[in-house]
Amino acid sequence: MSSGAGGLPALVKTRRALGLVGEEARVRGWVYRKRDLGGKIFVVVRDSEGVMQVVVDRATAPPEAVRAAEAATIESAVEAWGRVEADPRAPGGAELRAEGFVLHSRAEDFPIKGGEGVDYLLDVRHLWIRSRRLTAVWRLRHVALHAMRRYLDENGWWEVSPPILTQSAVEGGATLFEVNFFGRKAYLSQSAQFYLEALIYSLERVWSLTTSFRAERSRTRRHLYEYWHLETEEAWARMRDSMRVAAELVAAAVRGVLEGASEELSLLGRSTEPLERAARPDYPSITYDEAVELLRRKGVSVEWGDDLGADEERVLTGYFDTPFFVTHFPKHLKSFYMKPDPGRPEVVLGFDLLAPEGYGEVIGGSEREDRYEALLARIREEGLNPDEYRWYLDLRRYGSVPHSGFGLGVDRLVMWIAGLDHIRDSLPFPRFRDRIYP
Ligand code: NSS
Repeated sequence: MSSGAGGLPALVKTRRALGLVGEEARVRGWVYRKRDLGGKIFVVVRDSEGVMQVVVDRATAPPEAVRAAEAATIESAVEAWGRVEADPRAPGGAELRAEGFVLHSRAEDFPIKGGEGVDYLLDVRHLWIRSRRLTAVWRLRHVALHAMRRYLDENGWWEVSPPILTQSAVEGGATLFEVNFFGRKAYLSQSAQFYLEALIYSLERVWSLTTSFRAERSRTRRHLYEYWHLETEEAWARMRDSMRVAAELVAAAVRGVLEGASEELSLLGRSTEPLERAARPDYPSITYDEAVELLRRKGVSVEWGDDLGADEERVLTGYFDTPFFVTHFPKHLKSFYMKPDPGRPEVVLGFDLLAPEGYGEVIGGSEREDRYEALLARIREEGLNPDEYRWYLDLRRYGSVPHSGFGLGVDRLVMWIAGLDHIRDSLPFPRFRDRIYP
């Protein structure tokens, strides 16, 4: 091991240090666990990549190192160096026998001891996000986002930056957050879709990653008030073209995680079999009509025209062991901008992608209404004010083309890939109705 500054062994991450058996190493991080067994003090140090046990032997370590280890409390910031030795009892199979130990900052009594309830842990979320489990989710999320960005980049998509402060609803007024914009009414964006539609006339294939806001009325395991939305929009594309992109994007994220976050998956106790099945983008597709039929076969009482909520989606996922599409929804269930099926105008060319294992919808998309008169009629039919959608209508007046796109809920995708019970743990600081702290 090469020496670092001041003659100390080079500083490495714990994950790397575990592989340096027989060599000298230096690690730093925060105290994850500590046991004082009299002769030896065992300090498990946590850093951004994992944990490593440091052993401070009272018989051999310098007195100042022993004093520092004695004073170190849970979550204190520490640094240690010495020889790495194999030990099957240590996490990761190796430990660092300390020749030096420094206490950088002693932590006060840490307010999380284990066994606390959900509400309390949300109050101390700024500290709880250090947990190994949540840290594994943040790393997995990074890997998934990186894989999707790479997929889009390699396939000719332009990343664009739409606004969050907006003037009109994309997904209906019921879930809009209102903002006072210098005395005028504005809203937090529910979707960048209309801005992306405007951008396809120059860039053709565009995507964005933004926060979207929904004032959802009901609390569920899969709804956030602020979520991360990855959206694509493509000129000259029909519904099926957009569905192919959606499947390839999800498969790319899954492959990325299988390759780049396998340790995180195992730390999370996530079975990889469902993910391996989802690594190829050949996902099946059923129509809304078929979905209704499949639901009835399982004894769910549902009429044609009923919305498919979380419960119905969960039943449908029982029929598939990969992500799957549902297409051709009744027009009245979906947004005004979706194009009706020319052969069957009571349904629209819209699609959802559902994750298996009970998770349900992670993507919603469609082919867009590209005819001016038809779009105007739909806006009026929905009781919306055409003035507010003037610029959106304009897009149909200057070189309109068939186009399609979708929105992917990043937090929902991460929730499924990581196998989480609740969407709040897919991101560090979830926003809830009764809590905007921390
Ligand atoms: O409402 S969507 O189904 N569709 C749109 O917003 C389109 N305008 C997107 C587009 O075509 N560009 O939302 C898309 C996805 C949906 O499938 C979910 O995965 C996610 O956004 N979504 C949410 N995630 C977390 N929390 C909430 N409240 C939420 N709402 C939607």
